[in-house]
Amino acid sequence: MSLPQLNRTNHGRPAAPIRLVHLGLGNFTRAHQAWYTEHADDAEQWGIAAFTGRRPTMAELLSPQDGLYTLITKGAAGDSFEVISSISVVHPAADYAQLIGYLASPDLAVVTSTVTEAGYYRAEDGGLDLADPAVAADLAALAELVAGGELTVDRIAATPVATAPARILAGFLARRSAGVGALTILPCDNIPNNGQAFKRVIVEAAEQVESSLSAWIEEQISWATCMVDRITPATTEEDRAKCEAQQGYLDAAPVPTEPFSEWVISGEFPAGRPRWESAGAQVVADVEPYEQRKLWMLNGSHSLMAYCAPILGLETVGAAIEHPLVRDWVQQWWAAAGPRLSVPWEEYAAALTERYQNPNIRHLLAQIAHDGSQKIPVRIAPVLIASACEGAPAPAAVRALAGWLLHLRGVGAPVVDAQEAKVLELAAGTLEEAAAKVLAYAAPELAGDESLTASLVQAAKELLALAEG
Ligand code: CS2
Repeated sequence: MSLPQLNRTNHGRPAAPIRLVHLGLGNFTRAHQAWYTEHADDAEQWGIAAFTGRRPTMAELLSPQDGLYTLITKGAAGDSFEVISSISVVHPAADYAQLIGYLASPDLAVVTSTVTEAGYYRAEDGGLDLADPAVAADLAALAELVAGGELTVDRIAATPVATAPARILAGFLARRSAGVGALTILPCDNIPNNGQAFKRVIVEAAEQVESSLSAWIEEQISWATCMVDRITPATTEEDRAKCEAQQGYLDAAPVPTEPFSEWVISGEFPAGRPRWESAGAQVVADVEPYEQRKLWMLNGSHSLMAYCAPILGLETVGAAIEHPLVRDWVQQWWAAAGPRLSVPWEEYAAALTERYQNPNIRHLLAQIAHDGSQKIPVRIAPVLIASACEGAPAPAAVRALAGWLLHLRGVGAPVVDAQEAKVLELAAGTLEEAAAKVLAYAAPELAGDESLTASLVQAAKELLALAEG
């Protein structure tokens, strides 16, 4: 007998009214923001309309399930299963008119996003990368729309744009046309001060499109910032099979995750928000100390392992942290980064070791290695720069950068990067040339530092010797 499919007829809660929009639906959001929304004590008032990134797969998998999915929390002692109902509807990115419709609605209170670091389309100075062809095409389309006559929600909805900053901006145009205001944008990417980072690219896009729009944004839009944390690997066939065996239904897209979860938020929510704090989120005045600790300690050590551990033939975080040499590298990294934080870090590091050791989480280093061009500058470079400015560049930071350099030269996991052509060019030439270019990219302040370049070459040679040994 075939098993029934997971859907709202027999499982979960009724879909809540849509008051939240999410851009960039992936496993992380389903394990994190959607989980907090599910557990808020006013959850029945807050439904999420989630949009996929470029690939529509998640909408194809979740729509037949009415947006429901199983969260499989994998503790060291075993798994627990929970049906999450907070995503009321899932749209492919191509459902542009729907997106514009939600943004023009007075019911909408918050837009969250996980568009990855690359999705901000930032130039090296943090401003919008106007030279990017996708950005340029979107801004030209929006400028033409504005110049072409009265801006109605229907006209805006009929001119789709692709990049996240432009999609949100088009939503603002629609909101303004509809005479609706107050809205909070709450980005959830691993970027320092993500709210202000997103604001900057969107406001710069607005300036290119219509001169009065920035003033409207300033009055109506709030930008919240947050630190998000929950280790969430990709779904495997085994996860699907577990749902069948343990839950007795078919779930095409369960999400495996760890028990630990943290969400620290700051900002204004003039149109309201779910009571996420009732589900354990922390609402604080200043996110920065938490964010920096998480980015350096967790994400920094992740990137260090992702580039250096595959050289030893290791494939997962769990295997890497059990390897004495890698564990040493990670601890050296923590000892270099931790004392530069303004908050305690030793206990945090000890807890991270346990999280990495979770035997039921199989987190692939190759997945973490993606998009180093966006990650290295915020996870590793700040510690390298600070230590180099004091005259003693932290060897652990140099090693991490050397690992990335080798990764780009074909050692370890395959290169998957939003800036692929650019980063492959950085790594071309002799090892010495590549080291100089990679250093200048990751830490422009240190470009041309010959002694540091030599240390980077030396660290790369030491890693290569391990690969050959
Ligand atoms: C990881 C993060 O893939 C990566 O780059 O470092 O996804 C990490 O697992 C999360 O930030 C944990 O909260």
